[in-house]
Amino acid sequence: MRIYSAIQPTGSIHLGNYVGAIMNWVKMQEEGECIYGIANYHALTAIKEPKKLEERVFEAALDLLACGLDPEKCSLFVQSHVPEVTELTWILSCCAPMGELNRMTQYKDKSAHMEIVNAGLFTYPVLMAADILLFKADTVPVGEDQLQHLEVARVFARRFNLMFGEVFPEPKPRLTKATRLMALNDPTKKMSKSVEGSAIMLSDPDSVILKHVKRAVTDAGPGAAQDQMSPGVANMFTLLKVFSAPETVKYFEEQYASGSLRYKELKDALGRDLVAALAPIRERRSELAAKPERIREILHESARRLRVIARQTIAEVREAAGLGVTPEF
Ligand code: AQP
Repeated sequence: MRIYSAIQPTGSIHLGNYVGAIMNWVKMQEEGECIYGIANYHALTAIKEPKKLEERVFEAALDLLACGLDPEKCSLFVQSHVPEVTELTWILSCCAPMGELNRMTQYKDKSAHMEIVNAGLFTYPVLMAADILLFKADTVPVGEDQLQHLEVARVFARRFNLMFGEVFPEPKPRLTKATRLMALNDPTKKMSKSVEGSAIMLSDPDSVILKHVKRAVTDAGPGAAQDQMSPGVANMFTLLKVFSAPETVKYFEEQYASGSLRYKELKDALGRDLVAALAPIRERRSELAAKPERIREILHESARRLRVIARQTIAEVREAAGLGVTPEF
């Protein structure tokens, strides 16, 4: 099994990324050949400050290694270190109907708030498909928000194979238990890096984590059904199931069922368990931050290995599509 996934270095990695995807990335290191990317070409759709983009790539590498990615067990690389992905993006985009890309909800949501929408944001799913297909990955651990993009990658693989002959496997998603974590301060919205104040970052100190939990919205809002758990409380239960002991979850489920759930007690337990889970990640992160050369070495070593696969796939794609081999000059 070849596993591929990536994260955009558009900001610090947050709890949603962790429970929705990265926990699976770590687990899957034991299951197959894992390739994990820091998607800086994708992030260029949002970040136009070179220094900031470089820093964010480094920060993402720190976060991911601190979460438990092991360079002995997986390849962790920077997307732009394997530039073959841009060639495949072009080739796939020539087989991608505009209408298909127009339907992408992430594009609609993000572009709605922009004055000028860059074409990169529109073709984001083609670059994502190229990432996955370049490495011929068959399994992709993602959060629910990326399922639509992954479906596009499957369609592209199928279409390319039909048009030009069998080259790509169709990648399948792998979801975690918490596939869509909502913002604690607004549980109607997804926890997101680029929405100010919506996320608990993995690098946040204990006091900030506790403040986020303490302020988590619990009421259902006007007009909500009284017989249903409010989105904010449901979101806290999602986290509780990931970070707390089964007895704790059972206790609060019983309290909720009997109508005697006290939000303060729930928040105290959740805050305590979150802090206990995230503190070791933060400590590993600061140890790693003291060794920037080692981090760069890990990223470069992975890219060297992966370019061999990338060049092989590109050669097959070129031949299949009638683009021929690159002449030696
Ligand atoms: N709130 C979330 N709940 C569960 N999973 C999530 N993921 C992101 N947010 C949540 C999953 O994390 C992986 C990496 O995501 P990404 O950074 O590449 O893209 P994203 O989905 O666009 O994440 P953000 O935080 O919302 O970033 P911005 O604000 O820059 O767009 C993916 O597998 C994703 O599903």
